Amino acid sequence: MDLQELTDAIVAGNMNGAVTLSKQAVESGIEPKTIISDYLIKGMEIIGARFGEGKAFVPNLLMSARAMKGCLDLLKPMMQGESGISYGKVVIGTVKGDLHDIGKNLVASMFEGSGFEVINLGINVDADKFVKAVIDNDADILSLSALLTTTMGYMKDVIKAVEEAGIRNNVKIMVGGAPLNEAFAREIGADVYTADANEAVIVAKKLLGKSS
Ligand code: B12
Repeated sequence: MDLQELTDAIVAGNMNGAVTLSKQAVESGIEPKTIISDYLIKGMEIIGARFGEGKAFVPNLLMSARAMKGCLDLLKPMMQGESGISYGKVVIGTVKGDLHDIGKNLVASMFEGSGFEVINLGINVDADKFVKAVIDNDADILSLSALLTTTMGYMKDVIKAVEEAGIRNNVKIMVGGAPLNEAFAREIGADVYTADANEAVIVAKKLLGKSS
């Protein structure tokens, strides 16, 4: 089958079409992980790029994200315990005051599709909730997302709370979101900043010493 059609369905925000094509891809023997990383995420990258060029708009992004979620709901249960290997546990959320979750969910999906266990705390997450989730799940990585210049500063509060809880040495902290950069990440004491979801996974594996 031509999986380019699946990428196209994500770009078009066609949830029913994308889910049907994902089912067909699984039936034809393609690994769910490959479907996610090679076709679904590619679709989100295309719509994200079009958005950046002013050729797509917020409703397009939301429809594509919904189509992606529909496919992930189908594929994720098939991946559980797939190989019995987990690269590590990732707690992820969008920080307090911030409701943007499209990029954060892409990062979460990419982690899941690449073999990490993900605890996704959603949006508007306060420092205590992040700290509790890291402790309760014995997480390896804490990932913080912010899309607003008014909320990115809260990441520092989260890192401070992690330090105060005495667990800073147990967890690597990754930050991301459009208004951030490397210098900001360093300034607030995060371990790493990456600009996109693909790089996040590559760097996470390196951070945990799980890749060459
Ligand atoms: C969609 C959108 C919304 C949607 C959000 C829907 C949703 N479910 O997320 C809605 C309409 C709700 C919204 C609301 C608002 N928004 Co808005 N929104 C956007 C918009 C258009 C796109 C964001 C997006 O989804 N991008 C696509 C994704 C794929 O990209 P991304 O999020 O950057 O994620 C990638 C990377 O950053 C990275 N990444 C992201 N998180 C993480 C985390 C980690 C750990 C890592 C490693 C990487 C990483 O990986 C992702 C994938 O590669 C941006 C404009 C823009 N150019 O960004 C404005 C924007 C972010 N919004 C803005 C504003 C002002 C608002 C509002 C305040 C508007 C208002 N007056 O009500 C509210 C705030 C609500 C709130 N409290 O959060 C401003 C922010 C300005 C600023 N300087 O802070 C922007 C920049 C628009 C603008 N040009 O003015 N918004």
